[in-house]
Amino acid sequence: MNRPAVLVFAGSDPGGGAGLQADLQAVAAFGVHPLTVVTALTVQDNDRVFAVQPVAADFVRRQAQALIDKVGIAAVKIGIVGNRANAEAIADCIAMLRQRQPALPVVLDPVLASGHGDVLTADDAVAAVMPLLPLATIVTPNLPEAARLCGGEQNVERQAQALLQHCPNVLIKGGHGTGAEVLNSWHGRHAQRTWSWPRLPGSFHGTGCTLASAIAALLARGETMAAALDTAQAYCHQALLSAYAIADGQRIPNRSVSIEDVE
Ligand code: PXL
Repeated sequence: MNRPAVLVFAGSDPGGGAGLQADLQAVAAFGVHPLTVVTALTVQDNDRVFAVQPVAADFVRRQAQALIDKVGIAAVKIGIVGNRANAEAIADCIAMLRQRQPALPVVLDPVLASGHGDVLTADDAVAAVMPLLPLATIVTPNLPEAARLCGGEQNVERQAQALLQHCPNVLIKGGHGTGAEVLNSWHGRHAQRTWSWPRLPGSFHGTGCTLASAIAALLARGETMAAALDTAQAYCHQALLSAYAIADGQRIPNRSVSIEDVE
């Protein structure tokens, strides 16, 4: 029996806090193998992004194709895409995979900027994400991303209804809110649920990547969406509770926390 694999499309964060480096730690924590297609290189520390260099679309396509040809893929996770051309290459890869696996889960983290608002896409970030929305099984925007994807709409319920026109599940994450609790709301075509987590002091680098990758790993293991969302959030919360510093500023979620405590 082969180990299930998640095909991750993500940008490299040399600081090891977010992006590809976060994704591979979170996917591996669940005993799932991360296949990591690099969409962009970045220059950054644990706080700020200084530059983004998208990988050529043809090379994104070739990285994925070699794996698609050989390895069974149980789920796809998409982080930053780099530019619109890369989004289109990724969309083609998913269309190809869905020909053999129509129900292949695809988790889209529609990253439009870094935690500090720094640019992470070479061209228009919303335009780059749009071709992928209709292919996603679930999209996981934070509050500012949900607003931007919905033309400035500020109401969470209306944001969810707008995004549900494109894909069957939406998880709107409240980490950028201000209350004592972080409210994450799942809007599915057939289900709806809200989770409330105590807001932790300080700020973190790579929280969204950690959560979306955990969801992808759990879906790859065959969990239902409800169970995957439940366990992935519990894991992410544990990772934040034991986050560590590598320098001043944003701390790094500890993605090596035991999943036995959250499952
Ligand atoms: O956390 C979103 C994110 C995703 N991917 C890369 C990043 C970041 C945030 O900084 O650098 C490569």
